[in-house]
Amino acid sequence: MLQTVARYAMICTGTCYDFGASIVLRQIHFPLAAMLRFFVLLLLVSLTHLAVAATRPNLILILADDLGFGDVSYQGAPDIQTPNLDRLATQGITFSSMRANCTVCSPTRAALLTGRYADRVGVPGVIRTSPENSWGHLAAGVPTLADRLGHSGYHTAIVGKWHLGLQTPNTPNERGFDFFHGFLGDMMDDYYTHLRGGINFMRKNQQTIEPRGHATELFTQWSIDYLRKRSESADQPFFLYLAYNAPHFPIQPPADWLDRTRQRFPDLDDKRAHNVAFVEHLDHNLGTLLEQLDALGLSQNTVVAFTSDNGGSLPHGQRNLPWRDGKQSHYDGGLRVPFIIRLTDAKRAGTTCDYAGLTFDLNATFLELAGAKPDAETDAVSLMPILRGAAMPDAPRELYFVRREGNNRYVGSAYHAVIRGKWKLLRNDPFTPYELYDLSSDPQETENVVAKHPDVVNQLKRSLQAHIQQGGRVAWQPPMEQTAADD
Ligand SMILES: [Ca+2]
Repeated sequence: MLQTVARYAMICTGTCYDFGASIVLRQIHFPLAAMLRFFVLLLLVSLTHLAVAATRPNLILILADDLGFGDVSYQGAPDIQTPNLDRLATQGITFSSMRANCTVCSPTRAALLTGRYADRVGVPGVIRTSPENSWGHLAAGVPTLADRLGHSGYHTAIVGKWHLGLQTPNTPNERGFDFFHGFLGDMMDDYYTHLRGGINFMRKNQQTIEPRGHATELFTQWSIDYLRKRSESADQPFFLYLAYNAPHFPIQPPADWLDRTRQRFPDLDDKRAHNVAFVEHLDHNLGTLLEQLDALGLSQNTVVAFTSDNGGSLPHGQRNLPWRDGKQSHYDGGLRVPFIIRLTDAKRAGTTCDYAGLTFDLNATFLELAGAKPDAETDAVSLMPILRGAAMPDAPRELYFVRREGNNRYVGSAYHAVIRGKWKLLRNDPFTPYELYDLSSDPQETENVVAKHPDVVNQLKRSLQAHIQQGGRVAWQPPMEQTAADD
């Protein structure tokens, strides 16, 4: 049909006169011919848009906060049961070797939304409410995933945690999202008051709101509200970025969920019991959302990706087994995360892939799924070959990690890690010596072999220097005039 319409459009817009019918048009009085051309062109544009929209999937990206690799039952959690995530894994592709872009929140989110390493977009560390303890400022002019999808015709929404700026020009509506229903801040001090340092960062677009209820349940309901609305506009695909705050501390499950956990595990220590209940409550909410996606008839045309922004926090009773350490650490416990992509059909359902990529590969993947314009400067790699059932390119890929932080341990400096092939060079604060691990023989990172392989260390250090120089071109504090305006 499109070919037929295109043929008429070529005739009527005068771009081609090879068809016999054009002779008739030439004889029509000019205004009538012009009107005809306009309406047929309009029809062509509308039909093309409909056809493209029908073939482009809706995109949902669900990001948990601090969910550890070992705290989901499909990856072997001994106590937590996550039946809904487990089902999503059986319906989709489970990625077993993906890492977060950073071991803490904001940089991973900046990388995810821009497709570039976090220090190349001004966010090497966490953005916080107090300027003297804030270590990032999302660079102006870098298109986000929402910008790019929006430009290609998607409706775009974020529900939940933003954490990439507390004020203009870096609020979600200013960085590409048509709709925002969530909170701007870095975390909540309480899942029911939603306040951070006594400040309410909850917003619906630009409007401050005071919703009642547990944040996980609110974000689920707001996402369902959004899906319901979008289901009435089937001609336009949507992108929903649902960033849950859970299970980031404070570990605060609803009381009835904690009671049930205690009944199930009467001997479990209190900290762990809170975590079990908290993650299971999150999983239950995820299940509610996916049920609604089915009920609205959207599942067959919606790709769903799920991951976490960094590893679990060990002092808060979270687990990243079998990996070493946790959140804030460049050992794999801080970086390895649950990672699932469910496609619109069952071709790859239940498969597992050990490709070692980073969170922001979802950026490149979603752009390709949407047929949107890719970012020429991206550092991300599209996972589309895997989604098609093919192998990823053999091209060597280096993975780079950076985190800048305040307090006495870090003093505002950055620390880094790099993975190339089987080698991983890292340190966990800016002042201790680098360590080297052979991930192929020692995936748990137990034996530091830095003294045994000086050539490897030197190569990786040179590579890190190049990464650090590249990141150094972008400011990670607000410009002077903005800082002055804030005072
Ligand atoms: Ca986090």
